[in-house]
Amino acid sequence: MPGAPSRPGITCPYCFAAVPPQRVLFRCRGQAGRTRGCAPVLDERLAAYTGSTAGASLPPVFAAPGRGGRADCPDCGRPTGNRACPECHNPLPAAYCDSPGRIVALVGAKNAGKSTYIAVLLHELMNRVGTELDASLVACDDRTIERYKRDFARPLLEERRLLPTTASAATGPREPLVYLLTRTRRGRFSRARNESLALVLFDTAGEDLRSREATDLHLRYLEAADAVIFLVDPLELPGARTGLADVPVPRGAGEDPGSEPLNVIARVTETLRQRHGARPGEPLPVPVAVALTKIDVLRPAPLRQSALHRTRAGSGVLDLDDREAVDAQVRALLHDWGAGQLDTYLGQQYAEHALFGLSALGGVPEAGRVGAGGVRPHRAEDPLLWLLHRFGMLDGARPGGA
Ligand SMILES: Nc1nc2c(ncn2[C@@H]2O[C@H](COP(=O)(O)OP(=O)(O)OP(=O)(O)O)[C@@H](O)[C@H]2O)c(=O)[nH]1
Ligand SMILES: [Mg+2]
Ligand SMILES: [Zn+2]
Ligand SMILES: [Zn+2]
Repeated sequence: MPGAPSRPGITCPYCFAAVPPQRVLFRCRGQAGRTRGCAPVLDERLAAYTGSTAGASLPPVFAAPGRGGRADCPDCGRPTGNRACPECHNPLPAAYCDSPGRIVALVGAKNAGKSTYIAVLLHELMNRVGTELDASLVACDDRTIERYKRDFARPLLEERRLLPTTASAATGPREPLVYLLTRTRRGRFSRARNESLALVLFDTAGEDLRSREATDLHLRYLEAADAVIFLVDPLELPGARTGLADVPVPRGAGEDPGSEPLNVIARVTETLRQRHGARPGEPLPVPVAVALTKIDVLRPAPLRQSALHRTRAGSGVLDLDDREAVDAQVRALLHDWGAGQLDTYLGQQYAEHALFGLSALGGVPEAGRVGAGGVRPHRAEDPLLWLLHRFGMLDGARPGGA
């Protein structure tokens, strides 16, 4: 499989422990209707992970060799196919245990647009893009469902309020949103088969990436990543700001060199180099997508006819011509803005990086609220489509021929 570094066993998408397949636990299915089964008990490991006993009373977990992904509960005898991580006791979906899980990490400096992007990307995958790709996006646990609604979808998409600054992980426990994206592919000569990707989105606070002493879970998240999406606010690039007369300078822009896009990317890169044991000068095998966010603020006139401002055709394949055109345009923009260093650095550090431009909101917000037209994402899914292509889950095509 191209791109994804091989790793023995499964990486838990919650605690990022490397788990040998034979150590994955089973969880009893418990009582259902008239069927007898084990009663729920407080799962202390799970409660320790979530930082709360709410939702942690569940039928017990047990170790068993299992056959075909199932085992009989030693206490009540009921067969179960529910799997759990031996370290944190979070659920490991069967599809995730069966196919090598690929973890996509999302990072960016403070105010880069991470939270807004997460809200919009997930919504797109659950709706328009999911339909286009014949893909389902399913939350792996109830807490993910609950938090997505409460912290992302309701405020931003329903009430159209901008999301608050994400609090530092130092102020409270934080856990990732864990989804399984499953695509059905129908080969011309083979039977339909499903392929899955674990989309693990950790809404990091920008300030946590500022210092080198990130929290433990945070570091393990980066280390476990099979692919990285870097979000870069173009307004943080001084060259892009000049010439944008009517755009307000973002809060805190330029005050803190530690949060400059190149510095954030360099810190994350160092972490990845350590985990891969990369020798100096050796490029990292992790594919990275670097996306300029908020491209709606760029002066539209000169860009109007450009690749970036076109709408993607949306035909269930990766349009390679379009991909190359956008990549070239973003590269040219970076160089125009005197931020070519960013591109050069990525080229030196990674075997493969791709450049994107997107807008989660589709327009400039006003007074803490989404603009009048509502949330109208533009090319928000592009980085993910490219990664799916890199992982062999999405075909590439050149609709123009050649
Ligand atoms: N014009 C425009 N502004 C955006 C867009 N997305 C985000 N913003 C602006 O950027 C601000 C920060 O976005 P967030 O998503 O909160 O950024 P973040 O990276 O999560 O920030 P921290 O949590 O502080 O690290 C928002 O309040 C918006 O004002 C976009 O697509 N277009
Ligand atoms: Mg945030
Ligand atoms: Zn039982
Ligand atoms: Zn775990």
